[in-house]
Amino acid sequence: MGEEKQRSLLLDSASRFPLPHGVRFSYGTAGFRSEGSILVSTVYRAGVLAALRSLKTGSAIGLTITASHNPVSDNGVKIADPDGGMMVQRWEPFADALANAPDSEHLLQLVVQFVEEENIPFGGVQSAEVLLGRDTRPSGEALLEAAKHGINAIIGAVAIDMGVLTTPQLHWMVRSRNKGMEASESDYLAQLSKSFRCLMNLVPRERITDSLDTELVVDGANGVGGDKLEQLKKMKEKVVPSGFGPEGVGIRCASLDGDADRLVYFLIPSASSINIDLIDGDKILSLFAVFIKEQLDVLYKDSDSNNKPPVRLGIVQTAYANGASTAYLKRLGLEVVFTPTGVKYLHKKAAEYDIGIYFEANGHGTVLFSENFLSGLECRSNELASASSGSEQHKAALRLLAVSQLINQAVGDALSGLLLVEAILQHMGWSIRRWNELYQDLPSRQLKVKVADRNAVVTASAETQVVSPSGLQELIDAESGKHPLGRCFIRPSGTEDIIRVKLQERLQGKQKPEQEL
Ligand code: G16
Repeated sequence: MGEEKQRSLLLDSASRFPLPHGVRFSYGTAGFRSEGSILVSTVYRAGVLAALRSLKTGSAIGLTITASHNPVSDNGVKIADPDGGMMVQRWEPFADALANAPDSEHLLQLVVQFVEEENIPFGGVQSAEVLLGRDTRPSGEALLEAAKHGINAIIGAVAIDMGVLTTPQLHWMVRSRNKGMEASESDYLAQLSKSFRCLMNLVPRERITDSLDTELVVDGANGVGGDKLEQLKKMKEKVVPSGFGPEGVGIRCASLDGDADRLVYFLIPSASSINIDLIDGDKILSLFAVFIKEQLDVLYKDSDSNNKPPVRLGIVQTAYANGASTAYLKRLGLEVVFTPTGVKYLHKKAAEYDIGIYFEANGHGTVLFSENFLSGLECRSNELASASSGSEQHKAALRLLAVSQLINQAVGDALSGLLLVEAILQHMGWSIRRWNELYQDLPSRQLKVKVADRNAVVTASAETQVVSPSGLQELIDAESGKHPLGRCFIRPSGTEDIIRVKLQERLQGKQKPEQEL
C-alpha cells in the first residue's frame, strides 16, 4: 500500500521536472555541473537520489548547490555521504541514469529497480534526512527548491535547509550530525576558532619574531568563502596572542575558490611585478607535512620499535603535482602515493593511514586522522599531562590534537586550511617567502582544449597514460620524446567541457615519469 502511494507520488512529482531536450548530464569529478538554467531536473533528481541514499544508509546525507569556480551562470550539485565525504562511487552510474531518464515513467522504473537491487526500504517504512546548502549564485535559490521537491517525493524523507554555506561547511555538518555531535554553522566556527587559538597559544616563544609579515590579504573569488571568513575573523581577532605586532607588514595573499573548498596562496614579489609567485596545493601540503612530521618526531622521540615509525604518515598527490614537491616530500622520508584527479580518490587513499595528508595542486586537500590514532593520541596526551605537563612532548601531542580539530575531516576546506597555514607559519617563524623557498617548482604549464567529445579520452595509470583513442598516447610520447626534460599528459575534465593538457619539466636525471611522480 505504502509502496503504491510512493510510486504515484514520485510519478506525479517527477512529471513537473521534465528533462530538457538534447542534453546529456554526466556525474563528473564532483557531481553534476552545467549551465544553471538547464539544471532544474538534474537537481530535482539529485534530491531523489540523496533521499534514497539516506534511506539506504540510515544516516543524514548532504546536498549542496554550487558550481565552485565555474562562471556565475553555471551551477551544479554535490552530494555528501554519511561520513561527510563525497558520495560513494558505486552509486554514480545510478546518478547518471537518473539524471538522464527521459520521462517520469522511466525515472520511476529506474528507482523501483534500484531500490530492489540495493534493498532500500521504500514506501515510508523508514525516515530519511537530507541537509541542504548552497553558494551565492543567483540560480541557487530556485535549484534548492527543486532539490526539496525531489527529497519530498520520497515518503519519510525530510529536507533541512542549512542556508548559504561553503561546500566544506555542509560536509562537516553531515559528518558531525551523523556522529551525534553539534552540527550548526556556529558550532563549525567555534571549533575552528578554538583549535586555532590552541595552536597559536602553543607557538614556541623563541620563534616569535617581529619581522614576520603579519598582514594577510584574502581573495574570496566573489564566492561564499569571503562572507564566512568575515564571521571567522570576528572570532579570530580575539585570539592573536601578544607578540604579533603590525610591524614588518608584507604582502601575503590567499585565494579561495567560489565554494571555498580550494586554497592557494600567492606572493607579489615586488610592487612593480605583474607576475605572482603561486604557492599551490603542493606547497601547502609540504608545509603541513613538515609541521606534522616535526610534532610526531618530538612526540615519539623516545620510542624504540626497531626503527619502525610508530605512526603511518602518508602523502597523497595526483599527476598534477609538481615533481619538485614529490622529490621534496620523499627527501623528508615520507611515503608518497598517487591517485587520479578528484577528492573522492585522494580522500579514500589518505584514509588508509594513521595520518593521511592529501592535496591536489589546485588547492583541494586536507589532513585525515584515523579514529584509532586519535584515541591513542588522546591517551598519550593525558599521560603526558600528568607525568610532564608543559613538556615539549606534551605540547606536540596537544598540537596534533588541535590540528585534528581545526582541519576539516570530511573534505578539503579552504577556511580551515587557511587557519592551519597561518598557525604553522607562526609556529615555524616563517615568512611567506621562506615557505615558498621549501623547494623550487619545476616549470610547468596547463592548457584547456575544447574538443567534440571529451569523454572519448580514457586514461590509466593515475591519468598519466591515454588508453583510448588508440594511437593518441604514441603521438604524445613522440612529441614529449623531443624534449627529454619534459613530460606531458592529458585527461578529460570532469567539471568543464574540455580536455586538460599538462606539460611539466622533469627532475634532472634519468627518472621515468612514474619514479618522478
Ligand atoms: C572538483 C573536484 C576536485 C578536482 C576539480 C577539477 O573541484 O572536487 O577534486 O580537482 O573538480 O576537476 P577536473 O580537472 O576533472 O575538472 P571543484 O572545486 O571544481 O568542485
